[in-house]
Amino acid sequence: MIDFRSDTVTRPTPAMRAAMAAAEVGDDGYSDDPTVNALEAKAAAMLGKEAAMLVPSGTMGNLCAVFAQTGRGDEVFVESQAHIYRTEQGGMASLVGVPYRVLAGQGGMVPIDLLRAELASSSYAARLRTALVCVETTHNAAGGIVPPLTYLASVHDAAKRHDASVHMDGARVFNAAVALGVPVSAIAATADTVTFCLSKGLGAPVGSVLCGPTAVIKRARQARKLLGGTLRQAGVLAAAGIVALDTMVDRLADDHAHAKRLAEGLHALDPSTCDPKSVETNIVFADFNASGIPAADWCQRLAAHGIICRPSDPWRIRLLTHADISGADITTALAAFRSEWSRTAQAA
Ligand code: TLP
Repeated sequence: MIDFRSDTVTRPTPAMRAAMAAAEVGDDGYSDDPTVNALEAKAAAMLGKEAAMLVPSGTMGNLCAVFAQTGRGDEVFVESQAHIYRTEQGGMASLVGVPYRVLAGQGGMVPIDLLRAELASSSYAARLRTALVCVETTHNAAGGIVPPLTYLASVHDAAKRHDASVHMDGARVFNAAVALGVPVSAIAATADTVTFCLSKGLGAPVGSVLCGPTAVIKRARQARKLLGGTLRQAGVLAAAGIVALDTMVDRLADDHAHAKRLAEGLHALDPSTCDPKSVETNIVFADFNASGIPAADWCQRLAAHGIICRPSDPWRIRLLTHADISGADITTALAAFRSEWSRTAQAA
């Protein structure tokens, strides 16, 4: 089966499994696990931050970042399509107790003038204090786009002028770094804290890392405890994370090339299906309106060709490329799309 549902579906590589089996471990609740400590030190160094904390998921990393940098009476700015706002169960409102201020984005980015105006309006005494501004790169719902460094730097500058911190949901920040051709630290430098996922394009079975200043990560550790996220002999997982950082970053360029080829093939079926220019990393949104067949039916038809995917809305399918999808798989998938498209055309 060729599984396009997400890059979370990747299986650990043989090198990861070997490292997991051999991992030296201890009780991470006492900061005693040498492999967790090594992963955290490596992640912090790569992102250019003072400290890092392993968490089970991106959602927990984001939530711990909010816990650590906000409090009651504060508010958090989020972009209207952000994962942290739409798809993380409203944790910052229900668990941290801070409301969101949702700002309309364009292509996953809040226009900088709007952001500046909203930050300025927060300085009136009657308003909540804006403690945190969230950004996302790559931006999932906007199709894996990569916000330019200049944009991220402007957001950081605007936030700092109003004494607010910036949290980056960098679940796929390594995809962003590869796409921009810059070290990941250059992107991370535009935020106070960054969550990135080991379990997505980097192929590790479990885990995300929250990176930031030592004092913030210390508070984040308390939040992780509160959330029940203390991991004991987590070196077994961290070992795979270290292999992910050592071996799986540069190859993300292959996933991006595969996504581009997939998008071009879909565009060739009908230009309204997909604009290859909009595909910057490993996420492709395909719109099947022109076929007259809803996305759910497309998914069923594709399953008969050994392709697993799921609708993102009634007419669109989100397709992600990753380490377990080869160039040959893209060829197979495009043949399946073509065959189903011509079947549709014949029926019409
Ligand atoms: N994204 C997943 C899930 O929504 C299913 C996916 O398949 O894309 N930030 C971003 C930008 C994400 O895309 C995700 C997960 C998360 C945070 C949360 O990470 P996890 O799933 O580890 O909690």
